[in-house]
Amino acid sequence: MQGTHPLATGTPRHDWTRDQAQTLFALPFNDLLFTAQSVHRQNFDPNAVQVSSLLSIKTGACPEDCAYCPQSVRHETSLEREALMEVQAVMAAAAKAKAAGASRFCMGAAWRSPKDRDMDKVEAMVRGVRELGMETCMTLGMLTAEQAQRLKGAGLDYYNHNLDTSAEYYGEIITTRSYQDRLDTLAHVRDAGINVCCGGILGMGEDESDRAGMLVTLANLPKHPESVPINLLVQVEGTPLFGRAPVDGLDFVRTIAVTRIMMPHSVVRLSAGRTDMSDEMQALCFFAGANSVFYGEKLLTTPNPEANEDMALFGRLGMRTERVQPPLAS
Ligand code: SAM
Ligand code: DTB
Ligand code: SF4
Repeated sequence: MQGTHPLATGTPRHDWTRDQAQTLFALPFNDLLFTAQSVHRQNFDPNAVQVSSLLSIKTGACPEDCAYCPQSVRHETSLEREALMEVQAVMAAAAKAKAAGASRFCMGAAWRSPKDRDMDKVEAMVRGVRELGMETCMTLGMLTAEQAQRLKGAGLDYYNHNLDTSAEYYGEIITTRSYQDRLDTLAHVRDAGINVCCGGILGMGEDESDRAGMLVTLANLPKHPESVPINLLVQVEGTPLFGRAPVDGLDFVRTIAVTRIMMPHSVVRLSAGRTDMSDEMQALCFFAGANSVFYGEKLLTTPNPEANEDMALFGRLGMRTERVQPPLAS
């Protein structure tokens, strides 16, 4: 493509090196954004955005020690814990999200991994939300191969399981499970035939090489995740990462652009942290290749922009909300 960087072929590759990713990060901003936008419009409608709503189906008291997370039992946050919700209440929340314009409903649980006794209930949630005509996504922690098969059997469309950062930096953020544990669950999800949603968080004190390393791991998976959420850390008082230096907005946009170039067929989600972003920064993220957001006033436990504010922003940008399918198996 004329004027674009030669590393940007616009088709999926699985042999990225960290040097190559860092070369992209180091491009002049306009060259990087032009390249990312060119790759984006080669593969997607540049004016379409996919919107997913989130619900926390089991909140707080999580045994894991993720330093960013308000739901860890090890951090003193003001969060009220809540037991696993009833199926009817989950369906009511999904119906409300659908009426507000969401096409996918993502259900998250503060678990290290689901207990087998919880599986019947979460499977019923998947069936119920699907009956409403919505796509389903769940994020429940680590899964065994068998649990992934059971979720597939219930009709689950996507499973979210983030790598969060590079393999090297991971141990600074989480000690109660390993990077390999995460990769194993991703393989079980992939083998079960469920679409993979996997990305990370910026603003945890990682450097550019960690951001590049995480994207290389994602892009070199046997198949690119269909959905790649890029979160900006939501700083919650009481978590160890509260008070970290904020991410430079332009560095965040760069990361979206590099993600778009390295995983050209994936839907890239501008995820948590949008309440701290200006409309102009979000517009730059869409230009850099983001084509999905979390929609509705709450993420799992923290605030998200109001639905009407998002609709107003999409209107100003001439963007339509619709189901955005990955263009090809990649
Ligand atoms: N407990 C499950 C797990 O961790 O796999 C699922 C729920 S967990 C809350 C889902 C994801 O939310 C995490 O992997 C992390 O990427 C993201 N997350 C949690 N707290 C966050 C925060 N404060 N800011 C940004 N992203 C966050
Ligand atoms: C993802 O990458 N981000 C979402 C979703 N997947 C599950 C979660 C963001 C959580 C932000 C903090 C909170 O609201 O608790
Ligand atoms: Fe638990 Fe998930 Fe939060 Fe980690 S990110 S503490 S596993 S809810």
